[in-house]
Amino acid sequence: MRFLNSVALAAGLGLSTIAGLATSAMAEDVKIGFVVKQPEEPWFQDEWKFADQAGAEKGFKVVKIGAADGEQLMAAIDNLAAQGAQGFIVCTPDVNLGPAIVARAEAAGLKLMTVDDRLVDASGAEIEDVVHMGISARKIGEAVGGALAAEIAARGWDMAEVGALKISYDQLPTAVDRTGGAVDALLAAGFPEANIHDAPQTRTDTEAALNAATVVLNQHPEVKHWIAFGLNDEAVLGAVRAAESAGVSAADMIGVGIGGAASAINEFEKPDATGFFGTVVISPKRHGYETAMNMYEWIANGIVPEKLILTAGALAKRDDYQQVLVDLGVN
Ligand code: FCA
Repeated sequence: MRFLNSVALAAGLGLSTIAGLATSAMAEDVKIGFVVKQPEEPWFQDEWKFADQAGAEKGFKVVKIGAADGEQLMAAIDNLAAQGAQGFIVCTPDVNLGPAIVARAEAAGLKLMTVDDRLVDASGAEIEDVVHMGISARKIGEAVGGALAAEIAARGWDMAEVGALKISYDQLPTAVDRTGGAVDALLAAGFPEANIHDAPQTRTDTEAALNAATVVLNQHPEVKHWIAFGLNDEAVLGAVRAAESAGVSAADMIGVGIGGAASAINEFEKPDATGFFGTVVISPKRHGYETAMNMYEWIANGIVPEKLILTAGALAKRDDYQQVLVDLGVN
């Protein structure tokens, strides 16, 4: 009996070892592209880090490529196909490239998923066929607006004396939803619409936001206190830096961003509080690790991912951001 058991045990082990080898050999053959529009932005670096983590866990390869414009993006797709990738995840530099990206991926025989920024077609409608993971932009924007209104009240400011810097990037639908949500929440809290100043940025980085905010600040020297919001932390940091240059003190500035990556954390770690009051932290782990895992399962096991996943965020400030990051599984 004992002999039989050990034979059975040995046979069982043998089988599972072979099965294990078969799985990892297959995983090694899987190559996934992860293409992002702004590789220098900490959010995208974090997405890459978590995608790599998924690759290391399962044994597949993640090819990370930055593509700042359409030409670079098309070259990236061709490059991925040439090196034998089976699929890619992309945050496109321009959502209007939607039909071109879909066509190129199809021609190259690559599975396609988008992250953060959803593709649109020629009429501007979202391409719902492409698997996408984005943030719940409007809700997160509302959380930003709510946090701004709460802090205005906490500082005892008269709303009539507060100007809002709305750093906008209206060519990107998720940006419109985010800033739109913030405006709705501010108006609902009684913030005067006339005090909301649009500051359109030409790119989604800090420098472009700084330039946009500077124009508005110069136009309104009469404003006593300022608040700022935009599509990400970079937008709000640009507004905060512009306000500092214009002589607005941290006590007279409330900026609330969206993101929670290194740009926001650096700000919270400064010894003295700046005008960057808070951020709604979103999860690069879900957007990097989960998208990569989903793409892997699709390629290796034929499991088609959910068409649309929208992730949530959580407000973080100087005094609680570490806990918020832990709760979101980011740290
Ligand atoms: C967009 C923004 C990024 C990040 C991401 C989730 O792509 O440009 O900064 O907020 O959505």
